[in-house]
Amino acid sequence: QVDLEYQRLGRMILENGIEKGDRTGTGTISMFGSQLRFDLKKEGFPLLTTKRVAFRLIVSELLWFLKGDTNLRYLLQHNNHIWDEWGFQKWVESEDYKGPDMTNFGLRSQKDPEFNELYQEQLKIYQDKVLTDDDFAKKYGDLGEVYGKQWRSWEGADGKVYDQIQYIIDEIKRNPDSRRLICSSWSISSLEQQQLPPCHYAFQFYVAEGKLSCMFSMRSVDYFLGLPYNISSYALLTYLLAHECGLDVGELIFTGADTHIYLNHLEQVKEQLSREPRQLPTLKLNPDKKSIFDFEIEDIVLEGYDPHPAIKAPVAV
Ligand code: DHF
Ligand code: TMP
Repeated sequence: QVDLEYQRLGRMILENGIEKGDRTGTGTISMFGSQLRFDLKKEGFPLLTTKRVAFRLIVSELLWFLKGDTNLRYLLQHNNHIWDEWGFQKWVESEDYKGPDMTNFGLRSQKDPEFNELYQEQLKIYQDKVLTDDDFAKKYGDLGEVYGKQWRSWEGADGKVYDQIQYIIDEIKRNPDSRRLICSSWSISSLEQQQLPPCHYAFQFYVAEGKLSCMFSMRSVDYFLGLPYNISSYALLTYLLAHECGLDVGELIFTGADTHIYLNHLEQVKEQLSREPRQLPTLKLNPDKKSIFDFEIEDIVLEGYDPHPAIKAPVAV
């Protein structure tokens, strides 16, 4: 069950992890190398029940990737704010930004309530402009060559543009035994064009006995905030591909490199570790939709989700 596996990993990080600094200045307890497995067919949909996770945010983020979109506007239109800070950062570091100094806004907004008010004001202005001003959105709402771009329009050394998701779908249908059902988002030549280099940077599918399995790899794993989303997002992607290709779902396997708990998430993690897992929800996909690219938010429904209450934590920027 996803919560038990997740709790096991949390205890392992707390027991074996080492204290390690990080880019954001927050500090972490970190462990190098981790793996989790879930049987999608036997266990139900892997969305944590030991804290409420907003499934609608996972859905709109995945559909955003699948559209090949990299602009925050789509997420904001769906009231999804999980990527705001990384677009905002591009704006306040630009020459066009004339507001109060926002250097290091992530850490400062957590520590200084007065600054936080200023920051919230500027963030609101930024969000409104991305939503309403086309030129602004194009320039400052775009996160650069992030997932959507790499998944759907990878630029090859030959100058051609490749759709990695379409390739996988075509290959699953034509050649399900393939060991090359891979999508990679890690492109060394793109790093400077990305507001955040991909954390989940590759995934691979596997077809056996009529079931579709997925393994995804992460270079850096925020155990408390990011990982619950990543697990459910790849589970959903597996369900969508299986749906289109006429397969059952198989296993989901997560592999992480730097797997960490931020020092300002410790209380939250301990609270969550003390909670009893509940029954997992089930996923219902609209049977009238065939292509995964035709799916809209309302075609994806979760039933029977009855989690413990949400637990808030600040995100490290
Ligand atoms: N940076 C860091 N430091 N950790 C991340 O997990 C992370 N994830 C990113 C981008 N950068 C990141 C994209 N995914 C949240 C969850 C996933 C996510 C970004 C943010 C998050 O803050 N979730 C909160 C609140 C969600 C809300 O209601 O807006 C949560 O409690 O799940
Ligand atoms: P880094 O680029 O310095 O590794 O910071 C990225 C942070 O974001 C790190 O804590 C991992 C986390 N993260 C996730 O856990 N899942 C995600 O999907 C994303 C985008 C980020």
